Amino acid sequence: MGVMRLGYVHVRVTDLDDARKHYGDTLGMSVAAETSGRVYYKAWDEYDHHSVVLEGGGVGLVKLGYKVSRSDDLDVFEKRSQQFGCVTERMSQGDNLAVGDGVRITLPSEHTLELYHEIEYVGTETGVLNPDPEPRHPRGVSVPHIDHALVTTEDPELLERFFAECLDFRPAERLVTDPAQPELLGSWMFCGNSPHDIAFVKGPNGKLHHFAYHLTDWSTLLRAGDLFAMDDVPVDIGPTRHGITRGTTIYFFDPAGNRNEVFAGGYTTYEDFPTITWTADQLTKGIFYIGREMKDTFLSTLT
Ligand code: M3P
Ligand code: FE
Repeated sequence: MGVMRLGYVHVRVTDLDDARKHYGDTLGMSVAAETSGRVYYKAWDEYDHHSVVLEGGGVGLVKLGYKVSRSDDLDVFEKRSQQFGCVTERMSQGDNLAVGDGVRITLPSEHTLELYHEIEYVGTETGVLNPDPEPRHPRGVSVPHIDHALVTTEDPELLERFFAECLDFRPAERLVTDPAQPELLGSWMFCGNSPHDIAFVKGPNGKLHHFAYHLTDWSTLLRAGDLFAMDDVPVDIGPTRHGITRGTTIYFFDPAGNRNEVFAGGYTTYEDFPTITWTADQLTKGIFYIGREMKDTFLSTLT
């Protein structure tokens, strides 16, 4: 049983046509469906119906969807979340296009998180029988799949406890003020085998810092950077490497101002993976290992 992965990110964008150029042409996602005011995107190596939902009007995070491995998990996670003190509601098939029944939870950080098991399976262009390693006609960066989201919360300790106690996530890395009197400033938590499926740092409730796409390696990351330059995508930071998670990274913005990341590398986690601790005095190395410098706007620009 358990939460398997981040399945979808639903964000608002000020202009859907501008957003199409970014998510479609530059990042290379495909349109899975369109309804009035919403575009559903899928990346090439994702089998499920969609992973990014864009909603016209405004900016920022609407909700995150995490896929669980069995339908029964929904009851367990619903009960645990209620006992933790969260408001939950049931969502039914069709509330989200192509997604089945599920549980909607208002997190202690005021973000909306949806758990679901069923979603329409559409497969990939490369398929599962003698597949080619990549699509024959990739577009733009050709991101294979989404990877993680990072949000802000007034109370990282509480949110970490929620993810650990209610959803069985574990912290791969924690950022604390100082180990003698540790106040938690951030946590990178996993439910699968990557360093993080969700992460959060101290900040206002309900905000999105970024959501990330996986890339294979440093050279595909560099190529993504080239494409951002070609397409005049505003780059926030990178290419560089995180100390935390060891991933290589570029942060950039969609036309509405939502921050995205391309993330390559990072280690593999497993059940008894020990939690790594970073102290606030090493924060800049933890976040940007090579440059060891923090741009003020990196932590303050949120949507
Ligand atoms: C990552 C990551 C912040 C740290 C971000 C780290 C916002 O995005 O993927 O490890 O402080
Ligand atoms: Fe990230």
